[in-house]
Amino acid sequence: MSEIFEEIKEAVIDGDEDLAGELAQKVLDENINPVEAVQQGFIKGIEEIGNSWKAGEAFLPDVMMAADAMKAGLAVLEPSIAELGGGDDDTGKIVLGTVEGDIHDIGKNIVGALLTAAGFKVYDIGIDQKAENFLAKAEEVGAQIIATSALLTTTMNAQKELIEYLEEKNLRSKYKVLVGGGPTSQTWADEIKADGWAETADEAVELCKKLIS
Ligand code: B12
Repeated sequence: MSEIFEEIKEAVIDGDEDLAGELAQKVLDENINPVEAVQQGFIKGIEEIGNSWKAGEAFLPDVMMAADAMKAGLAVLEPSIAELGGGDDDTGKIVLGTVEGDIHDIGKNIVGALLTAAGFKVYDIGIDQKAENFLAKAEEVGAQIIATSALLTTTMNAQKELIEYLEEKNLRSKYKVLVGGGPTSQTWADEIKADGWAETADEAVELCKKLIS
């Protein structure tokens, strides 16, 4: 099984959208756990190209192609991951999005898929979202949790601004606010008085279960 994960990783690194989609389909056809394929194949690939980019060995277009390959594969797997959950609204409602100024959505999408698989009802508002959009959606659907993703040191401050915005509206205690994404940490979450932080999508699921119970 590790062979197919290795192939997936290489397809992402090579930015091969078609192959990534085909391998994702193979995962489903061979009844391989799609979550494991994401964690041990797709994420490993995007991390490796990210490291090469940082080291100056790969360039932005390479990363963009890898991200497209990753998305093509995830699109195939996501419906099956969501089906693992079969959840109802009782498990909890979560508004999820990437903060203003930030267009990274791969990690957010994985968090959303695993939360859905765990039975949560996830309302994904997308990328580059202002504080007021998070709140408007949470009010509209009656969410308990607002989960925000930030991948840039320049955009993580928007997570703090969301909390300040909720305070301003006297709605801070109504919602549990979660923060996540590369530059964030437990220290950051404590500093901005968020209700929780998680490093990975798995941990995000555990955290949401804990916060809602
Ligand atoms: C792919 C990628 C891109 C793609 C994004 C495609 C897409 N649709 O998302 C593209 C090529 C478009 C891109 C653009 C840019 N990028 Co970029 N990108 C990356 C890269 C390589 C991987 C990110 C990723 O998808 N990782 C895989 C996922 C699975 O991991 P993750 O996002 O961290 O998510 C996990 C956890 O963090 C957590 N999590 C995520 N969200 C949440 C939310 C909650 C609530 C919780 C609890 C948990 C959680 O769970 C996830 C799953 O385990 C990273 C490098 C890296 N190592 O992170 C750089 C990186 C984030 N990018 C970077 C930069 C600088 C940029 C650009 C500014 C480049 C430019 N000059 O244009 C632009 C930004 C544009 C913008 N305004 O947002 C820098 C950021 C530096 C910094 N610290 O600020 C990084 C770190 C690269 C680097 N080392 O320099 N990027």
